[in-house]
Order: sequence, then structure tokens, then C-alpha cells
Amino acid sequence: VPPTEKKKGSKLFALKTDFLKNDEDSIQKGILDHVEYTLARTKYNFDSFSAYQGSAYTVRDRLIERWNETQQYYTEKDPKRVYYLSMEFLMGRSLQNAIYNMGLKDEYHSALLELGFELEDLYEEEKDAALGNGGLGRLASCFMDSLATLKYPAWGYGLRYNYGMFEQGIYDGYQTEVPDYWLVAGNPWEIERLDVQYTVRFYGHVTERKSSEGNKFDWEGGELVQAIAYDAPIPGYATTNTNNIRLWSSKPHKEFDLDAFNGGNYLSAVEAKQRSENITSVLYPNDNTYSGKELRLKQQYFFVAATLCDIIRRFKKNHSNWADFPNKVAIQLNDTHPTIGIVELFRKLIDEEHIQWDEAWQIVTKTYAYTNHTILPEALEMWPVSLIENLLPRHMQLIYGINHRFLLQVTQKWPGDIGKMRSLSIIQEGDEKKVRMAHLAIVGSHCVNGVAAMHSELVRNAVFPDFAALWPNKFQNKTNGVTPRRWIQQANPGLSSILNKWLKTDKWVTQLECVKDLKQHINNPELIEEWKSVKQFNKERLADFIHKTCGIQVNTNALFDVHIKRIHEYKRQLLNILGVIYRYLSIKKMSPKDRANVVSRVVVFAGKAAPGYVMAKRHIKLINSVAEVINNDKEVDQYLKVVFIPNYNVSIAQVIVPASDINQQISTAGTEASGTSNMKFTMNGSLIIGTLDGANVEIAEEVGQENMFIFGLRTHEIAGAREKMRQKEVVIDSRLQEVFLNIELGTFGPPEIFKPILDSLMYNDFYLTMQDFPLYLDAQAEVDALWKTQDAWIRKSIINTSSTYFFSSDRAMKEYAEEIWNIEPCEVETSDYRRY
Ligand code: Z16
Repeated sequence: VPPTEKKKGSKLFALKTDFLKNDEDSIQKGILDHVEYTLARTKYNFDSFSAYQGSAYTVRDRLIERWNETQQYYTEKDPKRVYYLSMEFLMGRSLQNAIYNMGLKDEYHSALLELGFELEDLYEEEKDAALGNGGLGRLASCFMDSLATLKYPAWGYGLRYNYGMFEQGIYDGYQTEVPDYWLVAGNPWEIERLDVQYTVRFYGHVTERKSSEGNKFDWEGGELVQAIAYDAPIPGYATTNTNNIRLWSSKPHKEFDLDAFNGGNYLSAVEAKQRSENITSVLYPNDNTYSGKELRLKQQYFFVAATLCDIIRRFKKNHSNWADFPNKVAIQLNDTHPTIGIVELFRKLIDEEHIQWDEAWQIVTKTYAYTNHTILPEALEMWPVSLIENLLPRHMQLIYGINHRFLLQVTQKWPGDIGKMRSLSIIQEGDEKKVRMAHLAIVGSHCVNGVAAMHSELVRNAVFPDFAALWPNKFQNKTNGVTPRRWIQQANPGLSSILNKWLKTDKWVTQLECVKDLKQHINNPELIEEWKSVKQFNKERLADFIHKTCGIQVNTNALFDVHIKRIHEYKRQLLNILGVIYRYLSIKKMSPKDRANVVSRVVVFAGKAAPGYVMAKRHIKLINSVAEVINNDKEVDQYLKVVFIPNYNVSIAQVIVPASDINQQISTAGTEASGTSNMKFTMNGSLIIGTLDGANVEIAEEVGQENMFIFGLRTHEIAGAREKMRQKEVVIDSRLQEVFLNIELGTFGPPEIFKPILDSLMYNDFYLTMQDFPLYLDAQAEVDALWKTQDAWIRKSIINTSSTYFFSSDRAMKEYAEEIWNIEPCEVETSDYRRY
């Protein structure tokens, strides 16, 4: 008798509809129960952190119910699923998100109020989950929110790092890095799955065996490591559908070397086993740069090996025919980081499932798709052949075989063209042979996409033109998006109320196209007043935060000019701070009468530099040194303040973004693949000052260039401008010369500190900061001019918000689902009383 049959009519079966209640009293009881039985504290007296934990556990209980229901439903319906493989998920906080998405805000609010707690205060007790660097990791989290909300059967897969993104401190203006051992505070959002474990092999050797159906290859020996699953439920908005992010943690494998243990080396043998845990210890803190460390390659393989075991186990529950695999499974590679997964699936098909080469390769390429997130050459992953050969000997053999067959295709297309073979090959020849992971990803996928229209053009035409000639239909664009749930509804309650009121509905939360109706009211003075007061409220909230974290008092009537993102030369925080210095020097020189016309500004910077990125760290020091001088100069006090907010993360972004008047998106044209903060700012009515780079181009199309401050060299002008720079034909703007002179004279501290920065501009201004400088100042002058006509400014701000439909990650996920994955929504039909 099947177990379900046995239970029918029994008590257990009847319990199937017995879900937790979501009224205020049930929630309150749940919180108190968790305080007492989960935290083992007295429910008559507990602090805010316990209240947060108790609340989080009651939310978790409800998420688990929905999760179970969803997964059971998917298993029953067996739709095609997508697996989003990402080495990074930058989730931020979860409590507010889960409560809002489940529609339980009011219930939680009043349940907690009676216990003496303000729900909004408890949000602040939660530590950010920062298992990502920046844009790429946050994108993965926005995508997961949209997939659940749109009811797509999707799974995220990643790694459970013990140390997330480091915590940044600022001492004497310099960045310090403190390890982020985030799990010490406990993590109510994860479910440990000790029943889901797989073994992953490293090193070892390959032996060839003669067999009747051709030779077989066995990968044996080496080291075994155990992968343990930890699940994070992802609730969709206003739906029972609750998807999953499964993160792997490495643990020692139970098998041990008897000889080592018996040879009197017990302690060192234990120590050796313990080293397995290193694999998922730490997130590599590089955004947009490749670091060729063996441990990183181990992370990548560990990740995909465990993930594929899990995907295949799930597939085999319902299927025995491997030809069905691509009809049931789509795997998306978030950048090249999980690319070795292409070879791993292939290896399993050939060595373990005994499928023939061509058929196996068909299955692989139909399953995988690859997203490219950068064209910066320093970010392209190229693992030395020797490293892969040692760590993954069978995979290296297969890569050679894959490359061999691929190059036959190249010769067919371009007979006798050795140059094409060399440039397209998966293996880069040279002193040290390397595997070009991007080439492997392109060859092993049926679809390759860039993340903004311009970026996808560059991927196709500038970076991989020969691949595009070979496979013109493989290349697509999928412009990034961000979730309006976190970035409008949760981050900006004031704006949400305005939208609800003026659109007469809250449908915009899941159908962002509604916001365009706001344009009808653009001249309504009532709306303009409400808009102003919401912005003012958000600026005061940020001012409080700045006061608390930096001890600086800022004027909330000033224009808030914000530049927050990873510190990178191509993002040009340097251009911004040089502009700030110029502004400072100008104010200093003004007569009191002229000063009366100065637009007061608060310039906000935030962002982390990779610990090994010496130049980026120097930029932080320059920003802080300039801030120090300006903020202590009484003469400019009311006109200019410069703030570097330390330890930038998702929850800090949720405070900064809604408070900004303008935001800086000023990367050298052609370098920022997309950018996603530009979208968050635009949704929140902040005007972009920026270059025509990445998604700024498409934002300009939607919002209208007249509602932004676009400046600078265009992508097609960059090569020429670099040549001009190399030929030393660039005339340095006199205002920039004045800025340099002041730095050199020590206005901002010992000039030798900043010499490497100025030298980098003088000898090789690769990111063309100097050529864009005058254009940037012109754009900043336009900002000042517009600020003086506040109503015109507000109207532009409203237009920005109302033009952001396209940048919702819901739109992005629909496009991926329909044009790459070929999956459909699978809405969970719930039997219970819940409102959705
Ligand atoms: C990353 O955050 C990005 C690209 C990359 O290769 C590696 C990392 Cl860690 C960023 C891009 O720089 C940014 O333009 C883009 O918006 C983001 O990925 C998401 O696509």
C-alpha cells in the first residue's frame, strides 16, 4: 500500500488542511511560544532581539508550510523547472520581505505592539545576509523574488559561505576589512537538510577500462568532501508559491584513511579532514575581477557537483529517459562562475549514465544557458590547464574532447583559418595553457545573453564576434531588472502610499506598468506637495542614519547627491570626488553675494573596495580626506558636505536610495554591463547624472533624456579618445589643473598619499576621467540650475518613477522564462483559508 493510501481517512491525512492561522492572536501566541520553546527564554521579559527572533521563527513556520505545499505541488504537476546557478545571492534582510510578501504586515504590527514592540524597529535587529559582492549577487536575489511572485517553478542554487562580504570600517580615511561571521547571530531563515547530502570528489586519477561498448573511464581516488543542503524559502508576493534557494555547505566526508589514523597521526589526520570545511568558508570579495586561486575553483566545482546530483535525483524521481532531461530542466549560469557544471553534467552522462558522446552533448547544450555580466578583460576567468588537470583530471580530458569537436566545426566554417581556430579555441595556448571559461560557456550553452541592450551588442560584436558569426541565433539580450517589492514597497513606504492613492490601487506592486498612469497627475499641485514631503521624510531618515553612523550633521534641504556602488576605477568615483574638489574651491573663491546662489549639496559616497585592489582603496582615502577638509571648513558649512557611509550593504541601500535627489551612474561608456542601482534610483524618483552606458541608455529611452543629466563620451568615441590620450594630445581642463594643484599642494593632506592616483591619470588615464571632466562639470551645472526651480524638478522626479515599468525584474524574468528557458507558471492551488 502506498503511504498516502494508508493515511487516507486517518488523522494524518485530515491534518493536511490544518495550517497555522494568520490572525493577530495566533501570530502573537506563536511569537511567545518561540521565545519560550525555541529560544528557551522567559516570555514575560525579553528584549528586541528576542522579539525579532521569535517573530522570525513564526514567519519561518509559515514559510515552511507554503514551501512544502509548493514543492509537493510541483512534484505532482512535474512542470519544467529552471535552476538558477549563482555563486552569489546578496539577500539582505528577510523579515520585512517575508511579512510583506505574505501580506501579514498589519497582523504582525498589532501582535507585536501589544507585546511592547514596534515591528519597524525589529527589522533593524536583523543582520544582512551578504553572500554576494554587488550587482551580480543582488540581481540573483531580485530574480528569485520575481520568479516566486510570477509562480515559476524555479530553484536557486548557491554556496553557504560562513563568512559573507567583509564588513568595512574606515580608520584614518582608509578601508579596513573585518570578517563577516554572519551565522553567529543564528539564522532563522535557513532550514538545515541533513537528509540531503552528496559526496564530491577532488584530485585523484583517471583509469581507462576496455569494454565491449568502447572504453570506459573511471575517476578514482583523491579526496572526498561532503555537501550538506541548507534551504532558504523564497515567498512570492501575494501567492502561496514559495520557491527555494538551496545553499551547499562543505563538511568532512565520513570515509577516512585508516593508515593515517592508525599510524599515530590521529590529530593530524583529523586536521586534514577538517580542511574540507574550508571550501565554503569565505566569499571571494572581488567584484568584476578574476582571482585565479585554487580554492575558488574548488568552490566552483563543489557547488556544481552537489547541485547536479540534486537536480538529477529530482529528475529521476519521475523520468527514466534522458532525452527528456532538457524538456524538464533548464540551467542558467550566472556568469562563468559555475561553468565547470557544463563539463560535470557531460561527465555524468558519459561516465555514469553511459550515453554516447553526441547524444550527451546535445542534452548538455539544450539544458544550459549562460549570462555574461562583464566585458572587462580582468574579470574573464581563465583557469590554468595544469590546475584543472590536477584538481579535476577527468574534466580536463573531456574539455579537450569538447574543444576538439568544436574546432572541427570552426574549420568547417573557416577552412584553413588557423587564426580563427586560435582565437575561438576553448584552450588559450601560450607559456601557460589556460581554459577560457567564457568560451566553454558559449560552446556548452544554447543561449548566451548580455544584461542590457548596449552590453549585449558589445558581447556579440566586440567581444565574441566570431562566435556570433558561427551561431548568430545563440546571442540574446535580457536587460536586468530589480524587484519593486523590496525597492519601492519596502524601502519607500511614503512613495508606496502615494502610488496607492493616485493610482487608486496597489496593483503596481506586481504590475509595475500601472505606474505610468501617474503621469496624468504630473501638474497636480497636491501630488507635487505630497511628493516633496515624502522625499523630505526620506532625507530626514537618511540624515539621522548619517548622524548615527558618521557623526555628521547634514542639511536636509540640501540636494542629496548620491554615488553608491563597489569602488572600481571604471565606475569613476574619482571623477565625482575631483568634481567635488572643484566645487569646494569655487565656493571658497566666491564673494558672499555669489555664495547666496550656491545650491547646497550633500554628496554621499558608499561602497567597498576589494581588499587587494590598491588603487580603489586609495580612492576611498582621497574621498575621506576631501570630506575631512570640507566638513571642517566653516566657510562652506551650509553649502557642501561630503559623507562616506561605511560598510555599504543592501539594508543601507534601502535607506539611501529613497532619499537621493540625484544619483551618479558615471562609468566610462562601454564598461558598466548594465548597472542595477540606476533602476532602483529611477523607481524612487531620483534623477540620474550619468553617461550613456549600460542600462542608462534604456533608462534614457523610457524616461527621456530631458529628465536626466546625460553627459560624456559615447561608447563609439572611446577608442579614439584612448588613442588621443596615448598620443598625449589631451589638453587638461584648467579647472582640473587647479584641482590637481590643490591636491599636490597638500590641501587634502600629505600629497604623496595621492600621487599614485594623479600619476595613474597622467600616465594612463584608461577610464578617460580627464576627458570627461569638463563635460561632467557642465552636467553638474545643469543639475544646480534645475534644482532652483523646485516644481520643475519634482515633475521630472515623478516622470522618472512613472517610467520604470521596464526595469522591474518581473519583466526580466518573464523574458527569460519565455525566450530562454521555455517554462511556464505553475500556480499552487491551495486548499486552505489563506487569503491567496
Ligand atoms: C558583478 O557584480 C557584475 C559583473 C561581473 O562580471 C561580476 C560581478 Cl561580481 C555586475 C556588473 O558589473 C553590473 O554592470 C551588472 O549590472 C550586474 O553585474 C548584474 O548584471
